[in-house]
Amino acid sequence: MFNLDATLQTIIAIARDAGHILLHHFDNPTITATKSTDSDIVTIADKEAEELIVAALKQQFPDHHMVGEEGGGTGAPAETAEYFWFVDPIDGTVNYAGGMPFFSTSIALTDKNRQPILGVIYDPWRDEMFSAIQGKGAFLNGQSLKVSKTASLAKALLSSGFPYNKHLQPDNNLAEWAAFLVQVRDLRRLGSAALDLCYVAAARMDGYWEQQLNPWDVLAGILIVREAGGMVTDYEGGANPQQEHKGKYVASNGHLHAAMLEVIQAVRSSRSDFAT
Ligand code: 2AM
Ligand code: CA
Repeated sequence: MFNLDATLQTIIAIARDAGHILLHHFDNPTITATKSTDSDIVTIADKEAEELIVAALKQQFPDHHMVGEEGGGTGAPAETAEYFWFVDPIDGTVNYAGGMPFFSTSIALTDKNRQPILGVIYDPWRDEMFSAIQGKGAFLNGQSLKVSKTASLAKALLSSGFPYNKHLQPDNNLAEWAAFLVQVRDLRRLGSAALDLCYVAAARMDGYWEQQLNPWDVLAGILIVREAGGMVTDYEGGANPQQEHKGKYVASNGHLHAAMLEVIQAVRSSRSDFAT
């Protein structure tokens, strides 16, 4: 195994460089394409930042496979590589393209079974660098992170998000949102899954759920939440939601996890028009 502490410093430097690109284009964020729907957009900064990150990773880790949100797979072949990097150059692209200063760059190292080993999420606007190495805790700008102690939904601040194809299917998280809204202190829709997870780790929020997320949205954040003492599962409580291409995720401080699963499962079992 290579030196993870040294690797973390390398990835932090790469994430900072990507952050400079995002801030450079922030005042003039040209949308270059839409993907699955009109909500699913790509900007020049997405492309430039991913190219910078993937080029740096390929140079440092030629034996690893890299998966980027905008570019597919590259580096060593996925069939033979022992280690994988999942790169999201801008998580929160809709915020970014609208001039909302809430987005992040997410970079995760996993083994070949998609178990996260190292994760970095950088919010360049606030200069907040979230990081974790498996078994070594989670940090924000070098300070140790610990999840909140909130133990009841009535006192909880939760966040969530809605899939890009929300206009096209009833299983779009509106029913879950409505069920939570009347049971919690409040809900937030912040727009960056990676930062939602970091905010659970940092005790700024108590929990988060969302469906139809790709591995690059969440792999770094899963590790950061778990290393801060929190829990991340699928909607049934299973520990490996990242195995799905469009996974369903519940993250919490641990104390709220069973209650969150119960709300979600009650909604979903009442809806025969939802996919499983
Ligand atoms: P993005 O900004 O990188 O596209 C918003 O709810 C969060 O969910 C963002 O992190 C966004 O990632 C992600 N997201 C929303 N809909 C998605 C979808 N259908 N597939 C993948 N990610 C999605
Ligand atoms: Ca993303």
